Amino acid sequence: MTILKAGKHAIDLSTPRVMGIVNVTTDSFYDGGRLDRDAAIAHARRLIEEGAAIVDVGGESTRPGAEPVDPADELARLVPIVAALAGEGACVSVDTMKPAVMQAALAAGASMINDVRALQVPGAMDVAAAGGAAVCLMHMQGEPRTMQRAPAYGDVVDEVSAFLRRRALACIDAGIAGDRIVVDPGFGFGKSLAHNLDLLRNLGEIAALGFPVLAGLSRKSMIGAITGRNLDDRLAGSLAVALAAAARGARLLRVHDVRETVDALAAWSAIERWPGSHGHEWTEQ
Ligand code: 9MG
Repeated sequence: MTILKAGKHAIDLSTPRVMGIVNVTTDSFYDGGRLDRDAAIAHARRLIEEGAAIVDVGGESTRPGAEPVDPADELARLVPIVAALAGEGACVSVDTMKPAVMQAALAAGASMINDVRALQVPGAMDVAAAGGAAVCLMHMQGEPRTMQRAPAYGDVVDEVSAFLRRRALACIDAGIAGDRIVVDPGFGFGKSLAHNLDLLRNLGEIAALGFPVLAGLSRKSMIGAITGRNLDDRLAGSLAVALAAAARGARLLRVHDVRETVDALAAWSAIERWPGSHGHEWTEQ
């Protein structure tokens, strides 16, 4: 059994679980300097009702080309939302690369830090180690503003895997227990379509590092490139890649469409858990 410890939460990852995305950025719940806090909280509550084990709240876009957000602004966006949801008992992850924001979010009750820079910003590792939170260490080549211009690797799977191993060991050295660590190849973060497909096909090599793997593929441009669909029309593609990732060992799927992904994973898991010999009867559960 794989249990992820995250603050006071212990999340059973024996079957893949879902992390629901709550973006408090200019393209969602935040417009022209006005934050619709209640709408963001209501959205997170809905994702939890739909079966998200974790909600990931972020105040700075990491999309290709995105501009950085001032830490004070990011903090002001996130902290009240984290506090409200954590106060209701939710397992809240904070999507940030900034140590000051991590610290404030942990103080407000966050149980997980989702860092696309894998705790490499000076001070981030110390904040994460002191808080008892889980950490998600993601691989990114370059930085969001420019990362998709010319991503290049020798062997993308080996390089990403070696990076994640180094960062996980650095966490353990810093005092973060192994059962609080999640690793993530960072689909779309400084990667071409071919790099993303290589990583997805070989996700088992990342899982072999021995830490739960998170895959964030939901609605990403690789699905647009494959299907030719716009951002709002990528549900079918997102479900297909979520199941492909689960089949190769992903234990957490970071998604927008929680209800649909939970159902797809339930159907897939039922087949995976089925004993496989003839003569069994299906029992309604
Ligand atoms: C914040 N964010 C956007 N995409 C992501 C992904 O694929 N993984 C993680 N961990 N975070 C992401």
